[in-house]
Amino acid sequence: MRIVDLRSDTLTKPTAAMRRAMAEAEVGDDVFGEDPTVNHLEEMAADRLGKEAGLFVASGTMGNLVSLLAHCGRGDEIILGSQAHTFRAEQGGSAALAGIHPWTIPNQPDGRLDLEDIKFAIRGDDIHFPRTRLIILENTHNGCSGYPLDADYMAAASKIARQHKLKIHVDGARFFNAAVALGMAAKDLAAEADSVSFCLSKGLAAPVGSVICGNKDFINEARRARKVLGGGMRQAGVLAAAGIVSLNEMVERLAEDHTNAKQLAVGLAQIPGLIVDPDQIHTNIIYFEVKREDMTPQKFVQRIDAAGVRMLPLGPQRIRAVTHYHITSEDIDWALDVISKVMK
Ligand code: TLP
Repeated sequence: MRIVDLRSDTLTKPTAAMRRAMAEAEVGDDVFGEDPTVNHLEEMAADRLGKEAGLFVASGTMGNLVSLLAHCGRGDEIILGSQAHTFRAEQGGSAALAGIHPWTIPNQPDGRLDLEDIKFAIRGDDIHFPRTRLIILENTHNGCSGYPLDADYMAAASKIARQHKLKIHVDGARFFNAAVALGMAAKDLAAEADSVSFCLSKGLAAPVGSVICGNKDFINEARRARKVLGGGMRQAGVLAAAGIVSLNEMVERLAEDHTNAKQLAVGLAQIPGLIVDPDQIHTNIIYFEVKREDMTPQKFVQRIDAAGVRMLPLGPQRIRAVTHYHITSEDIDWALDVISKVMK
């Protein structure tokens, strides 16, 4: 049976080139800093993001937590969006494991945090208050239609951060999607951030891993934090090898995923009962609503699943679809055909 699986870009499987590179990877003990393939990936990633150093970590969640541990101490406060993945979907690890207090402010529909809201959330020096240390931005924004934050916004947020001696961490799980969508070099988009964590295992199709990048002092702290979380891996070069292929071969093609996402949104918008604005789709994530008395998102997803199309129901009305390496334009046409039959 034909399956078009749009639940997430995390479903991507390693390419043949990745499997070859993994089989042939030169390895060593990375906790001793002696895995040449991990070292190479970290240098490449840092270079792509215009930062001094990089650190290979097991996942996006670990990349964010390690970055928070490196930037903040117990009792410090972070400012982040109420729709931030770090707030919504990482088990509250910043509070549970790192003792870091979150102050959330509402995300705008395009993923930004309003600059006035940020200013308002920054604490003054008062014995009653935690100390604000860090602003977290998400780029692209998973919960906000995959919107990319542009360089002008990054500069404006960074100006506020500098004025108050705060740092900026970017949860860039899909950072290269943002750079490709904005048509700019990743290093230019990362210029105003103190740290950026990006995932190799989403649209870039590697089987495992994320890399965090920042200055040398930050990465030294992050390396300690990774170790205490049990993330000091040994011959991790077999994994990093796939990440090197991701950076060399899988970045530019993300544009295809964006085109396919737009095609899907345009098609969905034409199906009665489904609500989506294709103009809001800039990268590979689409949220749409089902507005029909007899159809909940759960029911919709079950029906299309039975016919071979997979998506994620999120909340009382919303459904998420994500395009990726294994989805072609023809798959999108086929999925749209399945969906319009289900909605008839
Ligand atoms: N997002 C996943 C899952 O949460 C469902 C997805 O399918 O979108 N930051 C952002 C913005 C993310 O979208 C994700 C994963 C993470 C961090 C965490 O990455 P992992 O899953 O590697 O820990």
